[in-house]
Amino acid sequence: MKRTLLLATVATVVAGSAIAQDNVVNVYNWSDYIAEDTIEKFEAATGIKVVYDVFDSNEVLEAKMLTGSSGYDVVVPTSDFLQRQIAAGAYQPLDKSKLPNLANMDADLMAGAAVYDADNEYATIYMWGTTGIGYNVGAIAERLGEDYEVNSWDLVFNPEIVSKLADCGVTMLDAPTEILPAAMNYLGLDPRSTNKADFEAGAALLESVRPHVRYFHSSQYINDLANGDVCVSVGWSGDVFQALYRAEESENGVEIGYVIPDEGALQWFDMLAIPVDAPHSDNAHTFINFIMDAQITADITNYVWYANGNAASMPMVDPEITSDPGIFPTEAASAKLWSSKVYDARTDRVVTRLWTKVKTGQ
Ligand code: SPD
Repeated sequence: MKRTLLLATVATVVAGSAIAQDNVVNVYNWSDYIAEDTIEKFEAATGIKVVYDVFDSNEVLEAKMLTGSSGYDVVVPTSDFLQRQIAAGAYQPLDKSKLPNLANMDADLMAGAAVYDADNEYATIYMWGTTGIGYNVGAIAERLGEDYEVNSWDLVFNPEIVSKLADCGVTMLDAPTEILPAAMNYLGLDPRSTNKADFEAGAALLESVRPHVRYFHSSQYINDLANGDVCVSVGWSGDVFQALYRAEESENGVEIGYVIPDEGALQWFDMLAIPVDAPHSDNAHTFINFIMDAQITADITNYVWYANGNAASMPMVDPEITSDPGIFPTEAASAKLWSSKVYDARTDRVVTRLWTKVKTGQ
């Protein structure tokens, strides 16, 4: 009798600890993309432990999603990459009965995201933004004159102009599906074109300015801009604002600006999705639902300076953010934004080959 009880107790303890060990959610998000207390709040509210890992490139995330068995429960692909990965069977449909906070989402923005994921079946919007130009106000004035207005892709694509900035550091995202279309757009070509000749023209332009580019990297520029170590970065809206904020905080005298150039820029959505083989799908839904809480999303936007797709969060978002045209573009600027094109395998190979050539000169 005693022995049976003891065994039962041991069995309960073992089962309990297995549950406790398994009560986790493995999240793979972009770097510098969450408020400092979001994870802590989620763990306190749900008792679920978050294992949090970061990346700074859609290509890196895509390789993991297409290989499978990543172990991640929640990932954050950009909408065009999401569409391709959905087609490859990489994600599971969301169980919307577990996501009551979907009601908080902005219907128009979700409709925009549905272009890549019909009926928002597999994903919901995390944050959105633009790919524009971050710059050091003082360094540009020193080299191009006090009256030079930063409002054009000339700053990075016109060899005569960018050559004058090489000494203070020009950087570009290591994001071929964003930089090549921006170069094509500058040349007057359709940034959504999948015509090989258009990519080649964009790549030729990039090769002509390549000697003046210090590096291609998608996260290092935040600190480098903030510290004054580089002076121009083709970068993501919120990241540049984070650099601006870090510089202000450190009172180092560096003044940062962000511009959506007059010729237009890419607008993108980053999406919360659950891999098809996520080990903790229930916890993934709990995490996504928590993120869609209005206050939690507002806190994230207030910390990372990215626009979000959560209509209910807007009253809690800092007016300094909602009123900034670099974060919430004006109607005139919005009219010139383009959205990502989803590339097929052939186009992808063209882009990858040209990008390698641009970066390495081979
Ligand atoms: N530091 C967070 C950056 C998020 C950028 N998302 C990438 C969008 C690509 N189109």
